[in-house]
Amino acid sequence: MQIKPQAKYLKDYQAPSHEVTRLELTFDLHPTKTKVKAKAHYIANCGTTSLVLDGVGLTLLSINVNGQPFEHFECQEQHLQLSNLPNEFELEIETEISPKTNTSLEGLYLSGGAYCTQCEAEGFRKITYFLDRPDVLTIYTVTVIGEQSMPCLLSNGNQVESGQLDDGRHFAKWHDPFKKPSYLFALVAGDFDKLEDMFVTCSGRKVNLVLFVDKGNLAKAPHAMASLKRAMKWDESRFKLEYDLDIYMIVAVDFFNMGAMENKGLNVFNSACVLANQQTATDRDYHTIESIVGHEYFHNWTGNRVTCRDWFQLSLKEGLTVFRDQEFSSDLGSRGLNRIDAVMAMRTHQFAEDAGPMAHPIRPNKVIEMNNFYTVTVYNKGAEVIRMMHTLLGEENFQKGMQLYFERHDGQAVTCDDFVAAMQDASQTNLSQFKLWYEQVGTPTLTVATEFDDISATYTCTFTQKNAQNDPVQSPLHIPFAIELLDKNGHALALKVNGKTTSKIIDVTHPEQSITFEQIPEQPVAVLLEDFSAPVIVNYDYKLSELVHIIAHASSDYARWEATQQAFKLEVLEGVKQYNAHGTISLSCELVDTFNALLCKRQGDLALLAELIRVPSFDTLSSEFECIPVDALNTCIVQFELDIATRLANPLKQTYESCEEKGEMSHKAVSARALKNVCLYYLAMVCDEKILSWIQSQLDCDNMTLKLGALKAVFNAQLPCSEPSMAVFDSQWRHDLLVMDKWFALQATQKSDQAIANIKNLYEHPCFDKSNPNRVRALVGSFARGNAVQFHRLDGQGYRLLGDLLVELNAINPQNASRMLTPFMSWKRYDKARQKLMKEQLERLSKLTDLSGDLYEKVDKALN
Ligand code: B3K
Ligand code: ZN
Repeated sequence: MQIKPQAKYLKDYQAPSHEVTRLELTFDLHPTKTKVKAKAHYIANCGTTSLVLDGVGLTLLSINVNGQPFEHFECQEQHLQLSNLPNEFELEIETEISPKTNTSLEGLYLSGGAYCTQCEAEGFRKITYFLDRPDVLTIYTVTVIGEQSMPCLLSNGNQVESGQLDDGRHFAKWHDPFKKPSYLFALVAGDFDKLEDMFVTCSGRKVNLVLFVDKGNLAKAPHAMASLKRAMKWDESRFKLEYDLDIYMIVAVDFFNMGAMENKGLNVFNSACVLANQQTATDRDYHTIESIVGHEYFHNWTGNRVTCRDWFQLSLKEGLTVFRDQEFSSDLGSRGLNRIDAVMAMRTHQFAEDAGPMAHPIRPNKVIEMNNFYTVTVYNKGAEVIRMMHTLLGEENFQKGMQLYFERHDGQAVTCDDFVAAMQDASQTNLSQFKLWYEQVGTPTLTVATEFDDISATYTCTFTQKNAQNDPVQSPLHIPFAIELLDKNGHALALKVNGKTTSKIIDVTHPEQSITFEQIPEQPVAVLLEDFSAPVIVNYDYKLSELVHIIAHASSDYARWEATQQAFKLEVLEGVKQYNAHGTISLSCELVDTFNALLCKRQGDLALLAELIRVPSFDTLSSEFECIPVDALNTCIVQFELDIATRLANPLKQTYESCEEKGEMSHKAVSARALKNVCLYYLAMVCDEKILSWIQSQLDCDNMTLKLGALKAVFNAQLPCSEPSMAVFDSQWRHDLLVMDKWFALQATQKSDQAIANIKNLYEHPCFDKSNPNRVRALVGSFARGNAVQFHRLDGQGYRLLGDLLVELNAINPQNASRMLTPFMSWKRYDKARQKLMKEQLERLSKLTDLSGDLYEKVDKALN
């Protein structure tokens, strides 16, 4: 019988019943019979004599209170209830767990041969009975006992003792001087290679840095180490934040549900987010690794030193830390390109979440399974909300706010309100209307009307804002709206209001409001919502000629890219019309000429140029439609790409030839490779001898960015060399599963009708393993998210493939299953035939007798 999982509500928050002053844990490691002793000192907060501890899947061995066996307890499925307790007491609980059979990758589990933990959000309760909630902070002392075959026995903080035991095993004891919640606890035990380094902090303290990787992987560790040092330095200089322990450890493991985890002093990382060298990792991987290493490091202050009162406040640490990692990447690399990445994630994934059944505020108020709320809304939209505050306050006041936040709350578990209060008080800015961003749901729209008056030489913008239909907050938001006005030569006009020069940020706060710019001598072209200054949809009827003007002249790289996106949107709307009328689909000459000019000039950052000429993905373009026209959209994308390839073959060739790089990692070389790959992608569609020779030399080189770029190009164009090249890659890289993930991902995007049979065959590939989230995401995730042609087949085979997998994953790893389910969440946005087929799969899942809470929550929302 299925029990309906219970929801928790933000409004029901109650402070914890007890304070825990210290916790001593002892782990006696064994694959199926690990014994965990937890000795803790509890003090009742309000005279209560009972205590309810969280615990899931534990075998209880013994309970002592103040050294005596204790009998007043009741063991329930998810709790341990104790009664008749004194006000203050020492509780000692011994439990047994089985890491080897824990395939959920939450709690203590085995990854390959190594023990590791994942406790956020509520995994600590799979290790021992405890008050497993973020507002119970305590001091941890942890003893790990293991076999000699596991020389590294690690936990948080500093190692204070280690030694040999009489039975031939050994132990290590760790003490973390900082109070922390249970979700930041970590334990790792295994046999690793170590890369060691050192960082001297701004106050002159020496910090040991240690990176633990699987044996044989040392050569792939230096980039992550260098990234960590850059992150430590950057946080000191930009945020005045210094690291606080004597050691910082990162362990790379192969079985991991997410990217990484910020456990105090002992980060656990998915190996895909650590390991890199030129032969195995792309430039993109290098960038991702640097940003994730930074992100986890930045959590040390925003998350660990100041944490969340309850899980509804997750964006307090995640939105803020994403903002910080974005700034880190932008300060160290290209601000424009990083902004493009961030906005692409918002438009493509977050707007879709906002428009679907999982829509929630950045501070959700109702949750069944917390793991379902590590979303693009909480993370990325949360970061946009922090960014808006930064825009409104400016860097100086924002940093004052950060300092005040730490002054007030260091060592505490707090709320988003506390954060905004610190920002408000430090900057003397009223943020009361702004705070609605924490409650509102869905993407607001801002309709812009403009009017140029040549007699008075004024330009008036009128804004009408509208909350999303599904938004319970139906009142106006505070929207910082950035604008630039270009004259006919492409120069930015000075912005003057009431005779005074004004900032480019307009505070839009009313349902409808206008602003009139003066001394505007001619009809300008307006660059609206420059830099995506707020997470809103702008409605404005751009003409293609205006967009072309922006692409050529806007001062911000981001704005130029954004204009290409808008231009493609116009093209695709027209293309879909043509498709329905059986007309010809082709790109406007005006846009092709613009690309031609860009390719001929090749000015500025080449990586930006690569982004400007790329056709947006199916997922990005589909957000323009209420009912997604799958077949028309797929046809448009293929046709647009072919159009660019054929009509711009010469400039693409010249551009390809002009790109100079010698495999080095400088920004210039990375940009050149990005542009080379985009050119080659198009050129493979119009292949000739010369192009083939370029392809071959990229396939043969030992730089993964170039090799994979060429492989993608031939695979997409289905050149005769595609199959043999894929086979060579397979035999060359079978020993390296992270590289094979790239190959799996590419296989999954095959457009031909063979795709599904091929994927089923690949399930049997020696490198594939359904219990490893990286493999599943590479193969099936790439299929469902990146192969619109085959996933949305009208015979339902694509949906069935995902449905079949979800049934299996539900039993193996509910967290991964739930994430893989996401493509089904937007089922209502497709045509009736596809809706029916997707719904069938959701209904099939809803009937599983062992349906996990993770899937239940999303399936239920999708269907009801
Ligand atoms: N805080 C972790 C994510 C935990 C996810 C739990 N399902 C990584 C991060 O955001 O830094
Ligand atoms: Zn995070």
